[in-house]
Amino acid sequence: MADKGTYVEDSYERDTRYIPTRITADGRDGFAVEPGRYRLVVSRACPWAHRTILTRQLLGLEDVLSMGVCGPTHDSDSWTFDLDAGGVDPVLGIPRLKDAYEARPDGYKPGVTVPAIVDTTTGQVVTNDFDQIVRDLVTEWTEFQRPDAPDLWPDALREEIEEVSGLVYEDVNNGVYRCGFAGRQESYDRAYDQLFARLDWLEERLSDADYLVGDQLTLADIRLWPTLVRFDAAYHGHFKCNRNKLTEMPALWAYARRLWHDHDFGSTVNFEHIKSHYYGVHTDINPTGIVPKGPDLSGWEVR
Ligand SMILES: N[C@@H](CCC(=O)N[C@@H](CS)C(=O)NCC(=O)O)C(=O)O
Repeated sequence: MADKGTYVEDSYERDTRYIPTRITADGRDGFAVEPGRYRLVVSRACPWAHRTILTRQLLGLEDVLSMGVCGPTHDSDSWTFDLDAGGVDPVLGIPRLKDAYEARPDGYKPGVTVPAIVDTTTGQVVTNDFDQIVRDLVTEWTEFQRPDAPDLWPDALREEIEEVSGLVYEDVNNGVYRCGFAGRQESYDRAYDQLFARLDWLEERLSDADYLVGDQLTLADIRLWPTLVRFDAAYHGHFKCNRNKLTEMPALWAYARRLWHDHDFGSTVNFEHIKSHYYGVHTDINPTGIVPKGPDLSGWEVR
């Protein structure tokens, strides 16, 4: 399995041990927010990285926090900069993200994952905690955000954002992985039921609302959307999440397309990377590595 997790009684359990250091305005962990100092490393295939890509773009942080993009497929040494000239990241000067993890003095063991933010002055990964990265981009990088940046984590909505995001994380973001990587029928059945019960709940919630919490875009939407955009392209087939497609849930489908168009989420999506990563890298569940031609994803372009 290429994702960071283990099996407990044949049920997939995500490894959530992250590097604890943070990049903050006051630099309390030794890493102060500073334009041009850090590089966000992502893959356009990865939903966890996608949340940091969306947040960086919405807040207009592109010029102060550069981004390195790994190729969608890799071997057991994990993510490489094979899309770049000479197979080397032009800023970090390394061929593999692993090199920046291994540069850390503490010999961090849990595995090489994206997203990761690398300190260009030392070449070391500072953080790989997607949720903390997203929150810190919102709260610690304020000085460098574009003047009309949206408030993605408003005080008045935080409690509800936490609650909804927690349910979405457990049942949907991670739920699709628990379906796909289940090692036993009962584990799969349980994850599948939990996933679709939550999608039904979300469908209901969005039937008379434009956003998940309040009437504005928030971190709750950023939590959900990267899973939705991968649903028909990857999870429906590869992870056997096939009660129905996203396109068959009218409110969720309309919501997902609204964010694609109205908030320019679409510009961050690469379906080729998504499909080739999931079907090509998880050889334990797709041993031939064959990437399906379908489904037709052109509906995303329709407003
Ligand atoms: N494990 C992290 C998310 C990061 C993650 O699992 N990323 C995957 C890609 S979606 C990864 O980098 N896997 C390692 C690999 O593919 O080698 C979490 O649970 O929050």
